[in-house]
Amino acid sequence: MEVRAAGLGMLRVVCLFAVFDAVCLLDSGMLFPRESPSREVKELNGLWDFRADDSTNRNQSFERAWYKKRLAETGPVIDMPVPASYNDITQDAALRDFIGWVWYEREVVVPARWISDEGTRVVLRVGSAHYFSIVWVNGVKVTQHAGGHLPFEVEIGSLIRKDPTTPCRITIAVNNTLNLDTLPPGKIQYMEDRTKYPEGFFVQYIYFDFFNYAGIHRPVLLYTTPKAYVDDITVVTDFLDNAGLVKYKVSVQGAATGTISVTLKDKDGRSVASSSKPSGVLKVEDVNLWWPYLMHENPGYLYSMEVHLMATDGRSTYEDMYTLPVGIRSVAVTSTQFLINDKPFYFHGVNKHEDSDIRGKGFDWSLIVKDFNLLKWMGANSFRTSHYPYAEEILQMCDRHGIVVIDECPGVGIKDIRSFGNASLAHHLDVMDELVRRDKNHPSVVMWSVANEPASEMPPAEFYFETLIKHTKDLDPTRPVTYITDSNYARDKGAPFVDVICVNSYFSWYHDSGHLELIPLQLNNQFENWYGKYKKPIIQSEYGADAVPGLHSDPPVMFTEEYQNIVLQSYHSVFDQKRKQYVIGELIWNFADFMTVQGLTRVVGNKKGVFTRQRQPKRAAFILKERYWRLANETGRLGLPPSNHQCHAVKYPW
Ligand code: GCB
Repeated sequence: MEVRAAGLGMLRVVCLFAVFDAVCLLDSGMLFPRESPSREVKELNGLWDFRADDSTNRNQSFERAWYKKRLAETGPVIDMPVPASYNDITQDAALRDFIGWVWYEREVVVPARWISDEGTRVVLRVGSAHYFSIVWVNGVKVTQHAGGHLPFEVEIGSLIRKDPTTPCRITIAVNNTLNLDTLPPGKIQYMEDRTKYPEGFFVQYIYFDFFNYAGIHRPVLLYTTPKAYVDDITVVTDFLDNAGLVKYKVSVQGAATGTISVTLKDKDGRSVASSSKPSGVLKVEDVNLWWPYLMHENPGYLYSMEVHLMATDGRSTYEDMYTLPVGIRSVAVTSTQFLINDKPFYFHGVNKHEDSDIRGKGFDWSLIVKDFNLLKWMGANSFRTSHYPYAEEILQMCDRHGIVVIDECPGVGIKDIRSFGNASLAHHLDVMDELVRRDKNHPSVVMWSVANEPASEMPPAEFYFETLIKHTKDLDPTRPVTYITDSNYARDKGAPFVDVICVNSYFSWYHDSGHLELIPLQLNNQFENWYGKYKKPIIQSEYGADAVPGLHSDPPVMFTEEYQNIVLQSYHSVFDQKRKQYVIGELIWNFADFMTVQGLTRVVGNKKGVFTRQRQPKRAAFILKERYWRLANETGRLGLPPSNHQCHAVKYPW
C-alpha cells in the first residue's frame, strides 16, 4: 500500500470516527438473515395460493375478512410463485394491469423444536413486497409495512406456540396503489365521462418510466435467533498507513447483561483482530483494503466479523453468533474528485432495473449472476440502483466482486407539488432510515441517492432537500449524498446540499431529436454551467438513446442501433475532455431494456438498454466494453492488459 500524508490521514480518521456515535437508526436492526450455529433459516419461496380482490370497491376482501380462513375457502385461488411479480405470470391482461389488493397464502410446517423451545425467537421476514403489505398468521394480524423495496419482519413465536397442533398459515395482502405521499408517488383517477368509461373505471397515474410491477418480489423466510440476540451491528472503516481500522458497535436485544466477543478474520479464517467490548475499534495490521473491480488485482476483499454473545436473563443462558462480511475502505469527495482509499475513482458503469421477462421485478439468482457476468465482461466498475433499493443479495454480490454502488431510494417521480408536503417528507425520511439501516455496512455502497429527477425547480424543493439530505448525513456521516437532477443548473433548488452533482441528459433525443451534431456543444455547456456554479464533481448519471435491436440505418435515424452508437460516442468525446477536470463518472441509461407502461414513446418497453431484456448485446454493448476496459487501464491504475482478466475474451490493440 502506498504511504500517504500521515497527518491528513489521521485527521480524517479522527473526524470520521468522532461522528460515528451520531449514527442513530430505527429502534431495531435489520441484519440480513444468516445461518450460524445459533440461527436457522427456512425459506418459504415457491408456490403460494393467490387471489386478487377485483371487487368494484376493491375492498371486499377486508369486508369478508379473507385472512380469517383459508384463502381457497373465500373463492378461486391460483398458483403464484414467490418471489415474482404477479403481473406477467398469467394470460390475463386484467391481472397484469391490476391495481388494488392481492392476497397470498401459504401453510408452513414449523420445526417442532422451534415451537417447543421457548428460548427461540421465530421471525417472519419479507425481503420486499410492493407496495403496502399486511401480514396475518393464523388469522391474527402481525405486522404491516409501507414501501415496496425494503424488508420488514416480525417475531411470531408466541403466536405459533398458542396451538402447536395447527399448521402455521401465513397470509399476506399486498396493494400496489400509489398516492401522492408514497415513494414513488402516483395518483388514482376515476373517469367520470360515461360515454367513454364504464362506472367505476379508474387509472393509476405514475410519474416514472418503469412498469409498476407488484407482488412479493423478494424471498420470504422464517429464521430463528435465541431470545437474547445480536440485533444490529454497525461498522465504519478507514485505514492509516498500512493498518486497517474498523470501528464497530453491536447492539443486543432480549437481555440486560451479557458478554460479547468480536473477532475479525481474514479470508483464510485467521484472526486478525479481536475485542470483548460491544463497541470499539479493531486494528488490522497489513490490511487488505477493499478495492473496486479493475482498480486492483484482488478486488472486493472481505474480512468476516464474528460476533459472539453470551447473555442471561436470570433463569436461562443464551448464546448467539452472527457473522458480518466487512470490507475496509475509505470514501471521500473533493471539489473535483471521488476518492476510494485516497485514490481517484472514475465511475464507468451502468444504471439498472430489477426487471426481466415473466418474473418482472421478482428476485432471481440466475438473472443476478448473469448480470454480474455481463457487467464484468463489459468492464463496468459501478452501477446506480435506479430507481429504488435493490435486493440485499445484489449488494452482497457487489461487495464480493468490487462493484461500486450508488444506492438510490425510491424517490422517483416527485413531480406534483403536493408530493413535497409534510406527509411525503416524513415518509421519505422514514424510507431513508430503513435504507441506511439495511445497507450501511456494505463496502460497495459509496454514496446515497435520495431521489431521481424530482421537480427540483419548485420552491418547496429547497426545504425538502435540505431536510432530507441533512437527515441522511446525520444517519450516515461517512458517505456522500446526492440526488439525480434533470433540472437546469440555474433553477435547481437542491444542488447546494448535495456532495456530488448527478445530471441526467438526453441531448438529440427528447429535444433536438435527430440532431446528433448538437451533442458536444450542449453537453460541454451542461458541464461548464454546473461546475461553474457549484464547484462540485459531476457524474453523468444518465445518457443514452432507444435502439430497437436489429433496426439499422446509415446515416443513423432514431431507434436504430447506429443512432444509439453515435449518441454514446458523441457523449464519450466530451467525457474524455472533462474527466481530466471535474467529471468523475458516466453511467449509461440503461444496462438492459426494461418494461414500462404502454405509451406512444415506448416500443414494448424502454429500449435504451445496451443489452436486450433477454441480456443479449446490442452493438452499443461492444462500444461500451471497449471504452470501459480502456478507462480501466487509464483511470483504474490497473496497468494490466485486458487479457489478464478471465471475463475479457476479446483483445484490443492498446
Ligand atoms: C430519465 C429517467 C429514467 C427514464 C429515462 C428515459 O431521465 O430517470 O427513469 O427511463 O430518462 O429513458 O426516458
